[in-house]
This record gives sequence, structure tokens and C-alpha cells, in this order.
Amino acid sequence: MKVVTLAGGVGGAKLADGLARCLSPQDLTIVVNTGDDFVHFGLKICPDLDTVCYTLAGLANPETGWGRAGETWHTLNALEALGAPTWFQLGDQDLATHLERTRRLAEGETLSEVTQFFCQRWGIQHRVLPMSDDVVQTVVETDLGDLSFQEYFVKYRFEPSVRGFRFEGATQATAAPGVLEAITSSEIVIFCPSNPWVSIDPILAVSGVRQALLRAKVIAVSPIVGGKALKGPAAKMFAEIGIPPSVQAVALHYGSLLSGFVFDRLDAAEELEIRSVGVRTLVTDTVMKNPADRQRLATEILTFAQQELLP
Ligand code: FO1
Repeated sequence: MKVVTLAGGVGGAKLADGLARCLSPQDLTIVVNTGDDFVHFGLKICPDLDTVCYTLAGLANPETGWGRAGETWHTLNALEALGAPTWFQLGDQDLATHLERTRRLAEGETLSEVTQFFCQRWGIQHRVLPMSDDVVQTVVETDLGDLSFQEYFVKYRFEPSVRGFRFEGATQATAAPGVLEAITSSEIVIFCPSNPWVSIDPILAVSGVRQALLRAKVIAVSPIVGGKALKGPAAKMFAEIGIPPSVQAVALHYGSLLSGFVFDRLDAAEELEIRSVGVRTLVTDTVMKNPADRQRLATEILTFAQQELLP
């Protein structure tokens, strides 16, 4: 079964990893959000691409989900001693990734080519594609004014109250090579349990993606469990936008794009309501505490797709 998954953030990387454990490299393409990317100390930093790649390669820090396992912080400590900005924690090994990506981009490689290089280097068999090789910047409109995603999420610890979002450059951006073809030739597209507002929506904003999705069977996995986000500001964003956070709010957020919706047993009471919007539902344990959970959830979703959505 040919599958494309859209991913961003730590939750997205975990399910992408689970799917990679179930599907051959020919049958899974992972399209990653780049709206979180920013230039810091002159380095091009792509947190969601790195989180997905580190996770797939088994290099990710298991505590945080982002950055490298077994990391050292000598450079960050030296920056601290210089009074330089250290709000964004850059580990020594992680810095090598940012330095090498910046060098290759400066030499004319595309973000897709750099990502492919890292995948080969780290032994990742599956295709990991940025949503676009063009720059798309998520802007979080808050009560403190417009903030870049990393300023909002890390510097201000997602405390500011959110009014809305913009994805600057998205309409001019073209989908990265292979993205639209992968979507239109897939049987199933899975929206990972990532933040709908700032991890999935930027991908949907890239020109051509929504149209391509109209020809696919789309399943979304809720990042909201019991009215809360397992990690990050997804629930807080819903509430600040004026929508009570719930699995139903997630299903309605994606609306008519969805054919299937996966959410946690904790929210089983909402199943009839959700089915009434016309999606098939899978209620299961969606919390991934370890690699076995990731593989189990991925397997259940693929079985659900096979039985409920495919002819
Ligand atoms: N998230 C934090 O909360 N604090 C950090 O200092 C931090 C550093 C960081 C460095 C590299 C990287 O790839 C990710 C990093 N993240 C950090 C996570 C980052 O903010 C991501 O955008 C989130 O995971 C959401 O996608």
C-alpha cells in the first residue's frame, strides 16, 4: 500500500517512525513541515526535518524528542560565556548538522538535496521530503505581536496568547520535487498527530498540496487526547482561537479533506459525533511511549485504512 505521511514536531516524527517500521521504502514517503525553519547565528535550522531524520535514524534525544541523543553543550556554554543568545539550545553534534546544511545550501544544493544527503549519511531508507525547497515562514500572531515560530515556541515558551497564523511565502512556494506526485500516486495520506495549526497547516498551504489531496484517502491522527495536547501548544492554540480543544475540533479543523480519523480511547464518547461529519473512525491507544507503541499504532492505522477506506 503506497502511503504518504505529513509530519511535523515530535509527535509527527514518532508516527513517521512507526510507519517506517511497517512499510518498505518504496511504499512510504514522509513530507515534513518547514514552516518552523529559521536562520540563527547565520545557520539554516530545520527543526522538523532534523527531528524526523534523527528519530528515523535512532539518533534522537529520547527525553526531548528533538536534538541528538548523548549530546554535549560545549559550544552553547561558550556562547553563554560570551553573552550570546542561548535561548535556542544548540548541541555540539546538532550544530554540525546546521553547519553542513548551511554550507551545502550556500554551494547551491536545494533543501531536498541536503535532506537526501543526510538520509543517506544516517542510513535512512525511506524518502523524507521537505514540503518545499522555497522558504515558507510560519508567523504566529500573538498579543505580543507577530513572532516567528521558534520565538513563540521556544523563546517565549508558547506563553503568548495566539490570535492567528500566517505562512509567509506559502502561495509562491512550489512543493518540493516528488511531493505532489507522491500524494497523487498514494492510496492513503496520513496526517501525523502533529499540531494542526503550525505543523500540518503550513504543508497544506503550499500551492498544489490541497488539490493533490482531493484525490487521496486522507486519515488524520488527533494530537489532542482528553482535551489536551500530549506535548506543545496545540490545545492552547485551539482555546485561544476560540475553539474548545477536543478530538472533534481537530476533525472539524481538517474538515472535508478527511476520510478517516484516529483518536484515543479517552475520547471514545465523541465517536458518534465525529462519524456524523462523514468520516470513518478508529478509536485506539494513540499515545506512543516507545518504539513498540509507534509500530503498533502505525499497524492499526494501516489495517484500518485497508479495511475501511480502500476498495
Ligand atoms: N525546543 C525547545 O523547546 N527548546 C529548545 O531549546 C529547542 C532547541 C532545538 C534545537 C534543534 C531542533 O531541531 C529543535 C529544537 N527544539 C527546541 C524543538 C523545536 O522548537 C521544534 O520546532 C519543535 O519540536 C516543534 O516542531
